[in-house]
Amino acid sequence: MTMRGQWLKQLCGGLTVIVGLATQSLAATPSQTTPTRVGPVLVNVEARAGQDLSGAWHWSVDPYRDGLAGFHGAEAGPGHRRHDDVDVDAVTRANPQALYEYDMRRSPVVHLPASWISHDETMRYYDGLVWYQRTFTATKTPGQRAFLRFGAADYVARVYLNGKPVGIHEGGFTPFAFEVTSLLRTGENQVTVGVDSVRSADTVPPTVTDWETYGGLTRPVRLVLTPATYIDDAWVRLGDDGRLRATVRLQGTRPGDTEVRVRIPALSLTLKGRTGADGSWTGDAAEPSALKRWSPEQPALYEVTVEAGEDRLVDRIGFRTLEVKGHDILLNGKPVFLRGISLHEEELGKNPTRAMTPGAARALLGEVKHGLHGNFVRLAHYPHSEVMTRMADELGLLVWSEIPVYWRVNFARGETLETARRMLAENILRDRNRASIAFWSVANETPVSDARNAFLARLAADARALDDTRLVTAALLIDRVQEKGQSVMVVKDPLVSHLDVAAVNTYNGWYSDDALADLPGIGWRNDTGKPLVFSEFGADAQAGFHEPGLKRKFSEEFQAEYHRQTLAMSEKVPSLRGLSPWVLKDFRSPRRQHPVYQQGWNRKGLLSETGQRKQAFDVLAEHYRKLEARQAQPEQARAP
Ligand code: GCB
Repeated sequence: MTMRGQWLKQLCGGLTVIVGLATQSLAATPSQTTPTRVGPVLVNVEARAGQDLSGAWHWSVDPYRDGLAGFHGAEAGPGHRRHDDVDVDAVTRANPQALYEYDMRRSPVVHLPASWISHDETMRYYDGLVWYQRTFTATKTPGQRAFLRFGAADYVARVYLNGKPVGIHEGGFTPFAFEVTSLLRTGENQVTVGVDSVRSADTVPPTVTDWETYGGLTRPVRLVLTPATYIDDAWVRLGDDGRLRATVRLQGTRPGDTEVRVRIPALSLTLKGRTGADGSWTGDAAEPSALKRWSPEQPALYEVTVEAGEDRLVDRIGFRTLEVKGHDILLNGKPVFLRGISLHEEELGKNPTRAMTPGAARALLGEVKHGLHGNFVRLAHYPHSEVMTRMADELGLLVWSEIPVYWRVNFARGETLETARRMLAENILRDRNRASIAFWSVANETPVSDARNAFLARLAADARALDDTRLVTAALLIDRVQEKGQSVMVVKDPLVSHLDVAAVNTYNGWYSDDALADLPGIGWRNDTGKPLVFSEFGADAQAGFHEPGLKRKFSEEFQAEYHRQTLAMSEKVPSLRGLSPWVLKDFRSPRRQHPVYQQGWNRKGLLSETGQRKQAFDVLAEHYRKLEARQAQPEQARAP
């Protein structure tokens, strides 16, 4: 039996197991018609009572998974179980015969959240299991519920409270929570998490990607306290029909027949009603005439209060509409051209650890908004921290949000589909209140096959069922054909029929040997009838490497010229409605090992890893400045 199989056998009685495997309780319910259900959502988690468990945690590396299984595969014994509620030092003093081969309480300490790649030098390329443990003080109050909520743990997390297993979660970039009401004690509590970064051909993403793994507890851990009946989910939005609508879902002791109130004081608006037997309620009202719609130019956010029974949440939410008409993307009824750029979740600096603070998010997104004159970011290739999407709301940037269905996922495997569906649901449920989010992307550069088409069509349908106020897309591969002696790029992917926007990654001149001067002469054909977006194009350059005469690949001059010519090509594509070049900042990628130019970094950033602007940054900024000026003109006066 595999180790994972043992774990399930050991823990399934009443335990929450959120993995793409056969055994689940609160988690994925395979279904042909409704999206996957996820465990407690605890929407707007920062606004809830409880405790932030960020800070000092003990850590211990466990490459052979000794804390899970013995050397013949049996359940780990007491001298090995890192999660036991035991003071190893005290036990071995009291009983000198006792043998322990770990001691979490005397293991070194790190500050979390952060990926382990920055814990110490030996962890730089570590891929495997690491244990984390800390204590915290709590007070148990009758009638109150307690949850442990994780912003993200990459890739599988096994969670224990006071020595008892509480749940397993698979997926490195989405939030999850486990109820721990019965295990929490008044006084000191011990939480232990085993995080395993190892991926396989069946995981999402699989083993080979073009980015760093960043294993570990990369987002905050919180103890969340709620009343016995609590607001699990609350979604407040402006529908395409122009009505302001709220959906609230209660969970707990008495979710049905409870009064719900949603108030927006600045608009003097209150929506009110009672939940049905299932704990849900939806109410709506005409759009208030005083409402200022959210847009990149005017990112208006309103304080919204949701109250039900003893629970109350306050959020800041923007309202806008988004639709597609022919080749146009309409924001609040007006055509918008996406002046964007892609980025990874990696803070500026020589040794990023994926700890995305508001300051780190503002530094990155500020470069897009103010440096590049952008109005759009593609948060590739997995859901980024909620800190990023909230910052995009504040700054006024439209967002493309994606799940890591990347390159060669095992499309034929049902459990892999369930994993991807759950990730999509966790991502959408976390962020449906962010006005900035314009697109749910279900995949990146996946090769066409029947199994893949069915897999992604299912995800696209889920995204629509969970959220009808956004557009569904995917970054696709593009075909190249020869017609009358000319190269023509053609959008042929059959998945487009399931998407609102056809988005393609195109690298002519970098991954092809086209001369840069020939790029504007390449033809484009988009017969899909839908708007086209260049979701990626880019070229590597090492900041500070100049060869003006030669313009060799990896020089700043080559990269700048590549962008100039690709932008010239883009101006000749009539159905193009957006650009998201690859990529804002150099990012870590273990695949990229040219000793002079790359050293483990993908260098397609317009900024170096420390934020130094390369020549191509100014090329794109100037292009976007012109597009912005063009967009600001009355429609008739716009040059093509
Ligand atoms: C792509 C991928 C992206 C890579 C990029 C590259 O098409 O979507 O993840 O990093 O190309 O640099 O090759």
